[in-house]
Amino acid sequence: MATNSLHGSSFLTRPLLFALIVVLVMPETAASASVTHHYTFDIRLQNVTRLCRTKSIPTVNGQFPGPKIIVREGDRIIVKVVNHIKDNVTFHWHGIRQLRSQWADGPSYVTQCPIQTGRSYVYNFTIVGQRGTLWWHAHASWLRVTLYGPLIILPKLGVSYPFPQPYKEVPIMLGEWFNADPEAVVAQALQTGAGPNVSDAYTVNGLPGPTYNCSAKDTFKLRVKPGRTYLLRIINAALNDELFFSIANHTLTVVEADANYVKPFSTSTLLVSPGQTTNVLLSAAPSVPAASAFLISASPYTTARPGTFDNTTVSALLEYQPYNKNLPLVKPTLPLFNDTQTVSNFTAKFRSLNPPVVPREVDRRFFFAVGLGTSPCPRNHTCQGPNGTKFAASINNISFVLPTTALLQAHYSMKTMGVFTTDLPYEPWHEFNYTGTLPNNTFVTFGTKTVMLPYNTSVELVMQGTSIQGAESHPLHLHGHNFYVVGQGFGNYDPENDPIRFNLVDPVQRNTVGVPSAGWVAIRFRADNPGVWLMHCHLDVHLSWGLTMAWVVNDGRLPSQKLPPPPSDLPKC
Ligand SMILES: *[C@@H]1O[C@H](CO)[C@@H](O)[C@H](O)[C@H]1NC(C)=O
Ligand SMILES: *[C@@H]1O[C@H](CO)[C@@H](O)[C@H](O)[C@H]1NC(C)=O
Ligand SMILES: *[C@@H]1O[C@H](CO)[C@@H](O)[C@H](O)[C@H]1NC(C)=O
Ligand SMILES: *[C@@H]1O[C@H](CO)[C@@H](O)[C@H](O)[C@H]1NC(C)=O
Ligand SMILES: *[C@@H]1O[C@H](CO)[C@@H](O)[C@H](O)[C@H]1NC(C)=O
Ligand SMILES: *[C@@H]1O[C@H](CO)[C@@H](O)[C@H](O)[C@H]1NC(C)=O
Ligand SMILES: *[C@@H]1O[C@H](CO)[C@@H](O)[C@H](O)[C@H]1NC(C)=O
Ligand SMILES: *[C@@H]1O[C@H](CO)[C@@H](O)[C@H](O)[C@H]1NC(C)=O
Ligand SMILES: *[C@@H]1O[C@H](CO)[C@@H](O)[C@H](O)[C@H]1NC(C)=O
Ligand SMILES: *[C@@H]1O[C@H](CO)[C@@H](O)[C@H](O)[C@H]1NC(C)=O
Ligand SMILES: *[C@@H]1O[C@H](CO)[C@@H](O)[C@H](O)[C@H]1NC(C)=O
Ligand SMILES: *[C@@H]1O[C@H](CO)[C@@H](O)[C@H](O)[C@H]1NC(C)=O
Ligand SMILES: [Cu+2]
Repeated sequence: MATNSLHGSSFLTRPLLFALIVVLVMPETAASASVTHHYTFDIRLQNVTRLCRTKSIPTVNGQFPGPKIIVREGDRIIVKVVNHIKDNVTFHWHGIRQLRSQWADGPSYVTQCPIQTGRSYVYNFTIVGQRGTLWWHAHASWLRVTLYGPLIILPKLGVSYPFPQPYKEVPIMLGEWFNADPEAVVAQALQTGAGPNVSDAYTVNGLPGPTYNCSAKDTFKLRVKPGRTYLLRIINAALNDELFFSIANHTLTVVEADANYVKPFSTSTLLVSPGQTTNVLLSAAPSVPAASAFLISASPYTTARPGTFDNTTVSALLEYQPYNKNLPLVKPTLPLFNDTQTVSNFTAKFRSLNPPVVPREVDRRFFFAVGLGTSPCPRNHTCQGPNGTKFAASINNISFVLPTTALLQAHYSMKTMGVFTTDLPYEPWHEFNYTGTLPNNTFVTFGTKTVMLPYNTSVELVMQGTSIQGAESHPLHLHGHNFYVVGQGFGNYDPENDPIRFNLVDPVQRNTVGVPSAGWVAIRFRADNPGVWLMHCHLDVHLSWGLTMAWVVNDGRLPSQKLPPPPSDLPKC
């Protein structure tokens, strides 16, 4: 049997009981008072066995997946990270806006220098105006493959969900497992220029489950009672793969995306991209069905060539109580790995629940061509990328180079010379058929280039996928802000006809959106958070190849609109 703390899925029982007691015994004002939650994250190696192999992996406090953080809107989180491993590490609180706590955002060499071996750093931030499912993960090299966990923000006390209160809430974290050392995998890929070795399994709450050899004992089980409704908080923490998700014989009602409520819709299959979170309601059948269990399965979505991705399927079990092992097991039908039509139909269904405040006027427009490319093989090297080159990736043909000091520090101390420039092109230098015939030259240009924005700029950004070295979908994640997804389509963006169809009424608000394979997506956001904010593909292989950039948002006039000074324990490079 699986040993997992999520077993029985009653993790909310204690906080809810506590909340009840507080409401009963405290006066009104105290009930709404915010709470400070203290955590210590000791980063240390731990032997973990999966697929019948034991290996030593970086963990938080020896746990894999890492500890759950459960707080309420308005609360403060203080996490002291102590690094006991040989790798440099940082942590990112994915989707948290970090208003007035910019120094806690985490990406290494962007927000902060990494926490080196034997050192520590305190992440200290308040949850302002956000509630829902988010997550935390390491943000240095590929360490997030084992260093991740849920970050669940409950509504303020006394505030209910905009849907019926579920009987129980269960985080479902999808992940990726490598038998090899992922740090060796990325190092080898960057050295040879080839695509990296793929993972050996996907996981549900850290467990690969019965579809893999020697793994049935490591299966996550969701036990439900007939007639009850469960809130599944689905998080894609996989390193390099967008995932389809389905539960046999059960339709799911989507109610939230990236910690933003959406108009409920039902579906039998979800697509969740790395970095994205999706809350769904699962209604258990009114009486115990004639099955021992229903598989909860996930499999990859990609337009990459077969053989270049992990094409396995992971499963967990949905079991009704009372359990009858003599009945058959029911499996879901998942889409084919390259079923772009299902993805596009699914993503088109998301709408904000409440009328949002979409920027109507746009101060600055950007058109970013995002995709793969190549770089020449260094002299006296043998490269194994396309045609003897090395794989690279870029935004407007600029492949991002991480600096050796942190961008935010350079910006704050006004010592940006030699660290970064603010001349990332607003559009590609040369127009070409982005989704058509390849240009002759697929070489990228390297640089640490950013875009500077005055405080409160209203931004419209069209991200156009390219077909260079093969069209792929890219889940782009913006730090420090949510954005509205106002339009998307296939082929080349048409600046004349596409904006007419933009949804400015009820577009979904997210922090991560897929740029469709051989297509485009348009987003709008207001740059109301001064600081330096990374925007990157959340497939770590593309991030390592340079598919990233940073927005430098300048201070506003009021004291509350200025970047605060760095904390005294901010790591040094
Ligand atoms: C992991 O297992 C190896 C081999 O048994 C052992 O030498 C090592 O000390 C263990 N590491 C940890 C962190 O427990
Ligand atoms: C966290 O930040 C708050 C607000 O800046 C500050 O008052 C508090 O002392 C900080 N706590 C720690 C442990 O750094
Ligand atoms: C990647 O796969 C190749 C082929 O199976 C193998 O030779 C190599 O050792 C692997 N690299 C790593 C870092 O595991
Ligand atoms: C599952 O769904 C199929 C098709 O709707 C139905 O025939 C079957 O009876 C269901 N099985 C169970 C155990 O609910
Ligand atoms: C995965 O791809 C390999 C190579 O294309 C193929 O041999 C294998 O059958 C595929 N596995 C699954 C589960 O689709
Ligand atoms: C998807 O992959 C299958 C199997 O490799 C192939 O036959 C099919 O043409 C592909 N579909 C698309 C739309 O590329
Ligand atoms: C996608 O939606 C279109 C239009 O509603 C429909 O014709 C098509 O069958 C759908 N495709 C899939 C795979 O769901
Ligand atoms: C490449 O190798 C040759 C022969 O070993 C050597 O003479 C030359 O200096 C090397 N060039 C570089 C750029 O390292
Ligand atoms: C591969 O590189 C060679 C030499 O640089 C060049 O002549 C050829 O056109 C390239 N082929 C492709 C498919 O890019
Ligand atoms: C771009 O290339 C595609 C595929 O070759 C083609 O169908 C399309 O017409 C081209 N678009 C333009 C504007 O040339
Ligand atoms: C590629 O190069 C050939 C020969 O120089 C030229 O005729 C052709 O127009 C080029 N194609 C593109 C897409 O730039
Ligand atoms: C760790 O970070 C420091 C400071 O940036 C850097 O000098 C060092 O090379 C890094 N170590 C590794 C193993 O990347
Ligand atoms: Cu990508």
